[in-house]
Amino acid sequence: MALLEILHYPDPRLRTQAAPVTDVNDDIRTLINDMAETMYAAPGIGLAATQINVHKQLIIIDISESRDHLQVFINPEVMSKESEITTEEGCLSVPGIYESVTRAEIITYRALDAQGKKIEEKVSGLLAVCIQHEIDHLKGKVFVDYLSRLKQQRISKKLLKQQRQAM
Ligand code: K1U
Ligand code: ZN
Repeated sequence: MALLEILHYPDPRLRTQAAPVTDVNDDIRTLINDMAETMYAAPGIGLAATQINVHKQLIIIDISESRDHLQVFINPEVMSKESEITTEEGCLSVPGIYESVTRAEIITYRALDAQGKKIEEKVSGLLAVCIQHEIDHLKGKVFVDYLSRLKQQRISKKLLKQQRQAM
């Protein structure tokens, strides 16, 4: 297992479009284990491969209180959306920033699991929000993109200052 570096906004590599995973093999399962260690250590409830500069369509999520229910989504796609919900979102690539975002409350998604088996499921609430947030990462989108231009500029300035101070 390995702890991986998480890219921070406004890093341009967060804008990369992820490519589909063509073979769910042991290399992908090693990447899943490393991403899980990184997500739990952060701590976070989700992580997209884009955030660790790997541009493959792979996301992991664990919204359980016990932090022992890892869910893996390979080549995830949202098939349908119902209703809307506004929740406070955070992002491991935008540390310390929490803002309200409106998304679909209920989604039906398709994906492959860590064994390459097809999953199709209807989910709601936090899991649905988290899946949409992570799929956005695979498309090069960050939750900050839903905010006003002024807020985006403020967040970008604040994080760039933090990054300069950490050097
Ligand atoms: O994609 C990411 O950066 C992970 C992100 C997922 C997410 C959170 C909230 C709404 C949508 C998507 C996070 O995990 S931010 C950290 C966080 O929310 C959290 C951390 C520890 C305990 C509980 C929540
Ligand atoms: Zn995020």
